[in-house]
Amino acid sequence: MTECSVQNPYTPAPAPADRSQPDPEEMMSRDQIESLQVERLRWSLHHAYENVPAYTELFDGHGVHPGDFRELEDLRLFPYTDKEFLRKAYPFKSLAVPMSEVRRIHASSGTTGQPTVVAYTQNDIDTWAGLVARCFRLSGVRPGDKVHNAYGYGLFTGGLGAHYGAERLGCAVIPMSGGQTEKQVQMIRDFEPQAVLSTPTYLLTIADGFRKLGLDPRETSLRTAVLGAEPWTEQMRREIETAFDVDACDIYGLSEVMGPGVAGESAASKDGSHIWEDHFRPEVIDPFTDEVQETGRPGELVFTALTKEALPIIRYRTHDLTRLLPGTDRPGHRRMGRITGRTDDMIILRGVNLFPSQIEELALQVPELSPHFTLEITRPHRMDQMTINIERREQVSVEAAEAGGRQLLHAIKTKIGSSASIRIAEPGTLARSSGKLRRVYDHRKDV
Ligand code: DLL
Repeated sequence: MTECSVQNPYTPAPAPADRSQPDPEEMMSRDQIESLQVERLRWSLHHAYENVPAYTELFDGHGVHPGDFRELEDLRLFPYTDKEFLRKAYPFKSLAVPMSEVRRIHASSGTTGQPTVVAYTQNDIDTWAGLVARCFRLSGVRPGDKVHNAYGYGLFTGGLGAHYGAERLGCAVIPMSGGQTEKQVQMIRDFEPQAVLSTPTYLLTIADGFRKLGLDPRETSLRTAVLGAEPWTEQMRREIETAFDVDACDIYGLSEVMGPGVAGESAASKDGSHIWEDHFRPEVIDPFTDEVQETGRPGELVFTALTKEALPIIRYRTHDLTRLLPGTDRPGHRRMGRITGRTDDMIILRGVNLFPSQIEELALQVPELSPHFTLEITRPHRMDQMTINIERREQVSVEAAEAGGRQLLHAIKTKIGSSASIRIAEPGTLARSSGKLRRVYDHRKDV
């Protein structure tokens, strides 16, 4: 490892003999977690400052030094970072270790411009696998289960991140990746996995794949679905649980902070993902004033990684909007509410702010309408206009779907305060994604 004036207090433990039991850190009390955080933050701040010139410059410019950190409150003295900070360091200038210590490189997709590079040492990979295993175990996956992994393999962290986590838990992984829906159906039928890992919208596409072949997705061997990488709602959870007759749990993460497994949800309580606070210190801030919010108040999620070696992450602004809640099944670790949207996903329609997840929530309350929809925003005659393209459900008539559409528009008007128009599409005609689904097409910038 690179020299650092403070000794790293952490090294990942090997997989325990009994993988069905929680890690000791998972069961720590809040006080234990917080004292661990102080100790680990001290190292992490020094590590970033001493080994990454961009952090040295950033902290110096802010007039703050890692030595100023004594207690958790002091984290507020340190500056925020964001995607732009990492982009400027493209490709490898944000690494705190020599390339000879790096064992894996991923890159986050990034819809515009340069991708963001993320890298891992062997310890980072081991930690990551351990945390993903924790999430899966909490969500009801068991050692010995067969796990069908439909997250994309490649530069995206989803496929390999989930893969190593499932192996670490002691599962047999089927590395299916995203796409080839018919093949997904065949593999689930033939290999009889107990768990499936996928984005929520792609799992719905797989459900449609079953129905197309005249098969009932409720009759598979699947028992558990661990879903993430894109926002989804409680209504979507019910839709998926009913479609496959499974327990569906959330898994959250982002490449810059690690990948999948920063937080995971308990199948017993299904009340939001627990953030693994022995490795990540979360904060929620007001995205406009940058003020740190009290636990329970909504805002933008910010993470500081406590143990990462290759790519230190200090007060990284995720753009994800949520709130922190006290831990339940793992009381020492706080939970996050559902991600309601991203600051950069927010649609401002004639002055009203709205997120695609709000439309999803309302649409899924109308039985005639399917969860497959896109939002198209235009500006004819300088007036913002939103059109919802949404598929009717298979067994529903066009007239009934149109009546359902009117009901949805009314709900949007009364609950969100926006007027929109609707176009009912035929089942199976809107674009599907084998990974993260794009819901919003904003053409206002085209004119
Ligand atoms: O999506 C990592 C991941 C893979 C998480 C598989 C879960 C499962 P990125 O491609 O860097 O990494 O995208 C990160 O995706 O900032 C959120 O906006 C969104 N996201 C991830 N998980 C969830 C979730 C992976 N459970 C970005 N709910 C994040 C809502 C999520 N949004």
